[in-house]
Amino acid sequence: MNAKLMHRLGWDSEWEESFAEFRKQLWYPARICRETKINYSVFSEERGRHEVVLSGHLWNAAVTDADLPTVGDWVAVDPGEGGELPVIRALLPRRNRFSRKFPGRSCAEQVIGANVDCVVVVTTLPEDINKNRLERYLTLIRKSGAHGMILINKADITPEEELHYALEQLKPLCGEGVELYTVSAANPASLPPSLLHFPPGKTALVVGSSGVGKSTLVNALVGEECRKTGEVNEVTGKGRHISVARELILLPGGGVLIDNPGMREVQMWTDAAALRAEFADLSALAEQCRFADCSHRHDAGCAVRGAVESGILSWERYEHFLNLEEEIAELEKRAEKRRMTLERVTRREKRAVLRNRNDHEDQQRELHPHLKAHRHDL
Ligand SMILES: Nc1nc2c(ncn2[C@@H]2O[C@H](COP(=O)(O)OP(=O)(O)OP(=O)(O)O)[C@@H](O)[C@H]2O)c(=O)[nH]1
Ligand SMILES: [Mg+2]
Ligand SMILES: [Zn+2]
Repeated sequence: MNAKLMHRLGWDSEWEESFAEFRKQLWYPARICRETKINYSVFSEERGRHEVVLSGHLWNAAVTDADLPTVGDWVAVDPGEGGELPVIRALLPRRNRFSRKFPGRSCAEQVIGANVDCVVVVTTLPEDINKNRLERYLTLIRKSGAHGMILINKADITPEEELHYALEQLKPLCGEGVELYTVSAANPASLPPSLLHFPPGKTALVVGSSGVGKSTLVNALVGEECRKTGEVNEVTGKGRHISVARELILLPGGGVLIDNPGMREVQMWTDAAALRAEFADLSALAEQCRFADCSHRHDAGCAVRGAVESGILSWERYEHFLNLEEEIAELEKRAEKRRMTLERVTRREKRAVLRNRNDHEDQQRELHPHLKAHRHDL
């Protein structure tokens, strides 16, 4: 492995500058290419692709899941000693990230990819595509600051008229900044040149529902079967998820792609403070309710209800406001759950250390019977 690999991965003088203090510690830079529940795989200059673990300190310091390293992140790795796995000691500040709301009821942020130059949304006609969903993708892309590209895939099995109609409908949504194409992922000749010649040092993140052809696209660009692809279940229409883990893949011409397992939901994420800020005007309005403990439902003299009835406030926003406290509680519960998991892990580790120490002392006593018994409580 060599410096060329680092260049392909996007390492540049700016990253090197932000790494200066870590160089002094003899740590090396690496880019995360895969994460499982416990381990990470990374690419680095000297070691190529290899496994690393996260330091307890980083795990502890993360306030939310979004603060933990994820695929696409650059990290500082401590080579460690002997046979032990190298340890991630620091996360370099992200240039940007593409996130969505965690699936389910929580509002928390899930980072799908870090340091991403281009987000490629793969979709199919007629069932997968829907204006609302595409708008949400476009909002998330804008929020990330990455370049956007929409691919309507499986053109080979989609009637021409449908493709035309979809293009007409979607072009205005995409505007100037976002590229829009109809393609057949399995046939590289149909792919846009900007993807076929994706430049070294740049990162593209491939997202979309399960079964739309993300991995097929990745394989076509890589030129070999590096990602497993699969059939959508015709009976349930749901399709099994073929790709199970997010993965960063090197393209032969340079550049990297991040393939994702299919996503069912694409929603905006937020945090408690942002949620409160978003509804600050309604909170102010609520202060004008007749009763201090107004539930804003059927109470007499409710200013919030009044705003709904006079058409100033939409029903949608009103209902959201009613559920706001519940949503915030949900967010805080998630943070609490993280903290508890953390404590459990720490306690387990401490117990393991004590057990080892007791075992060790038992052994010592067998060897040297005159030593006093002295057990550490587990
Ligand atoms: N006819 C046709 N079939 C395609 C095309 N692209 C993908 N497929 C098929 O669609 C199925 C699903 O493709 P995948 O690439 O596994 O889909 P995915 O988006 O990676 O799915 P997940 O990993 O579950 O998220 C496979 O059977 C592919 O062969 C295409 O352009 N035309
Ligand atoms: Mg896949
Ligand atoms: Zn009220």
